[in-house]
Amino acid sequence: MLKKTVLQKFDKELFKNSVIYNVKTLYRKTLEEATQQQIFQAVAYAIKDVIVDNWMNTQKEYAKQDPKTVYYLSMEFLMGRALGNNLINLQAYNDVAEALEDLGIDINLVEDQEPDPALGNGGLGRLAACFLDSLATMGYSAYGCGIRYRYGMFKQEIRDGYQIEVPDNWLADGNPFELRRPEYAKEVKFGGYVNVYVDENGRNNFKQEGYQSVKAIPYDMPIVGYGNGIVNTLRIWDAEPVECFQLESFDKGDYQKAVEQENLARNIVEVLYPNDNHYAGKELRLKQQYFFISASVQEAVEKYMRKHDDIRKFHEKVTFQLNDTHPTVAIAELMRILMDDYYLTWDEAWAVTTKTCAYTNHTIMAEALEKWPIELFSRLLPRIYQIVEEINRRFIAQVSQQYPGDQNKIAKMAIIYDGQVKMAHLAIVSGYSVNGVARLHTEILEKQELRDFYEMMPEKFNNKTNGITQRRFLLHGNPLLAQWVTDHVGNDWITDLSKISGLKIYAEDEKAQQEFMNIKYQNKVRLARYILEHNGVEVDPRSIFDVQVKRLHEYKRQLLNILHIMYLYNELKNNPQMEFYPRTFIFGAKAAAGYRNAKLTIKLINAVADVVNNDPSIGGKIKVVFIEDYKVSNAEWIFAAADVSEQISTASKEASGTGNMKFMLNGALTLGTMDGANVEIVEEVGMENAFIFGLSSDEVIRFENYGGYNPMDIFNNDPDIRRVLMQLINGTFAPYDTELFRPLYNSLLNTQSTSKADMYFILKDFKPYAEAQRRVEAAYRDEANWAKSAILNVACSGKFSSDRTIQEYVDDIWHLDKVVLPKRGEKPKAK
Ligand code: B1N
Repeated sequence: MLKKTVLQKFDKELFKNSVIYNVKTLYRKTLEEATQQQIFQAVAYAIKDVIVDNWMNTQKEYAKQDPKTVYYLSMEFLMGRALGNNLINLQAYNDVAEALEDLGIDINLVEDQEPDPALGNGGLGRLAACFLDSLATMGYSAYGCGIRYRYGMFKQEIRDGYQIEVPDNWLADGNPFELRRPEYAKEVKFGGYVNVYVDENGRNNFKQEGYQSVKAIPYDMPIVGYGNGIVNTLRIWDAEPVECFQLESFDKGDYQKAVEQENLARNIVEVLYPNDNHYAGKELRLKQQYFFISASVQEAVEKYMRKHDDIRKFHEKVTFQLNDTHPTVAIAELMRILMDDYYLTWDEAWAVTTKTCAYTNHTIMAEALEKWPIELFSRLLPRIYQIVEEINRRFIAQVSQQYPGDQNKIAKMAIIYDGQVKMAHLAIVSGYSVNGVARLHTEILEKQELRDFYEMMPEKFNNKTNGITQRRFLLHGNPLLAQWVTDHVGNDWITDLSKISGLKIYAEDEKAQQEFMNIKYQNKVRLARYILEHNGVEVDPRSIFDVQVKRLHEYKRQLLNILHIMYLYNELKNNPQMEFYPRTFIFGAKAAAGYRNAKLTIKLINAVADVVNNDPSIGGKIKVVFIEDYKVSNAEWIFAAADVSEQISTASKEASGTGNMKFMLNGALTLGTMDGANVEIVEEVGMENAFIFGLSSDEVIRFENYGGYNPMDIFNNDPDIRRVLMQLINGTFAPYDTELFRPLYNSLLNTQSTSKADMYFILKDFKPYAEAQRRVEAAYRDEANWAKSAILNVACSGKFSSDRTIQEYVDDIWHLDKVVLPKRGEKPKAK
């Protein structure tokens, strides 16, 4: 077996032997006989062997140094493939690539065998993954806690222009990097009722009885820090039935209950809800939440108590970060354990809990707010509900004291109101920190959405602008640019992205500009090959690559983008001689399975692509490509190849965005609204190196508060827009069914529907967007100036590293201790 650690020199022969050995013992095959998948597994196990040594060493060192630990509690971790990333962080990527080449194996093909673990929807889940990478790299003790969904985000196939959802059986071939840890299994209880017994000490004992339970089994995935030997843990929980399915049950009449328990375990981790920025209110979702939270909190407390004796000091060694409201039951679960298992008084338990839990808000979209009906919440979690009721009772008393006679305050702020449990209110009231994810977003929380809470407890509120890991999104995803950056500024940027600002002095250097544009071109060629293979569409790498990749949502306004393409197409057809720089419009997006307008927008994009790509009269000047199954692995290639980054959400709606940062890091110029982190991107790189358009968030909010605007005025007065809108319903793009796109037309203009017309101000922003697009084209014609702007985007992206974000969380919220591993091979000093 391979015995070596990251800090020792890579032993090529040892590695090669290890791969050959693994293929033999796993599959009884030689390398020549093995399939690509089997080779991937063999390589992964060889690497895991190295990682496990570092993992054990790290955990041993943590046990010794006893640093404070953050538990990042999240329903989603969008990790993407592990092999390439682990090799990068072990600083072994090139060595392994070479060793594999010796064996006649292409590392790219091996990496391509790994399924993307897609245990997340979009930005929220990917942010969690970037945070874990930064935490390990910066030497902080951290656990990610989540769910081991049997089926992650669905695979998207496009058939006849429509999205088809195909189940993602990501575990079919096994996951070589994970470890099952049955010794840490936990029991999680649902339903039944609560009885109170007075014990011999005169204490009230609350006991949940008549419940059903599930066994939670943790699987650990290693999170490898970059070049520092540290390996943290992502702990995801699987569900198994508790062992009680005995013959006895038949006699006791418990047969039904036993079957139900078995079904509960089977269902609970079956599938990730594929909704982004939307709450569906399903009972099973609440079960998922409590399932992984109860198991995680139990384990955190037990682990703490293995080394410490005073549970009242729990918060000195542990902090829980709640990734949105989805894990908010952690608050009541911690209270329950402290009171019912450790006999703390309410006040003692509250003192610990309110110093342990912190909450991140990720959206102001009203439809994403989690509110559970009391009936459902109390039936499923009877003891937890009692505790939430008591938190609410005490909070209302506090509000009444601070705002005497103000019933309205209570109506707006109560945790339980109108038959519902409001999870955001619970998180704000019970946590010690509330943060938004970009400066503008935090301001909107303070001034609008959470104004009452901000007024009452301003000290809790703070901003933590999101970030991304440069290790995956530049070093791994764009090796050519990564090498070029290193050649110019050294390699410190890998762990300190602020160093990338050293590139600024090359922005006007002609040679640097040419090198940069050449690298971009090669990345465009790589993507063009992928598109030809996967979409059968030929695109010209010399055209402008204009890219919008993100979840499909009305507020993100993919519809604005495609309507503008329809308009450009009309212009070109009217005037074939007009000046027009060839453009490739690239989309990638999954739509929630039940989101009609989102799915119809995908169909529209594909319908427009069909017409435009096959119309010889425009001479191939516009190409439209919808990349099937947008996911972390193909995202890395897409960012690397982009010229223009479309960040065109309705101002105020995109809390931060993180794709915007990945484009910037790869030298694409932002075409966007003043929304989310775009504001800070422009602040870093300068207005002159981006294309900003459209309503401001203040203007949008003002319209919303005063009843919207009338899109009919625009429709009536603007013939270009009118023509595009009429093409939605006159069969231009759906000759076989002229009514097909009527719902999209209606969403913009109508009249009949229950919601407001053009809620997302697409028509209002249309002409400013078209104008900004003209600026893009003019800018691209000046190649030297474009290169300068692109280089400046890379050079000014330093702020957007998740390393910076994590350091801010550590300094302002978590107060973790930094861990440095002693050098390997050094004898521990005698005490
Ligand atoms: O979180 C990202 C931000 O960069 C994005 O702007 C934001 O849209 C995204 C319910 C969500 N907010 N809310 C969600 C996801 C799943 C779900 O079930 C809400 N995702 C975001 C990271 O801060």
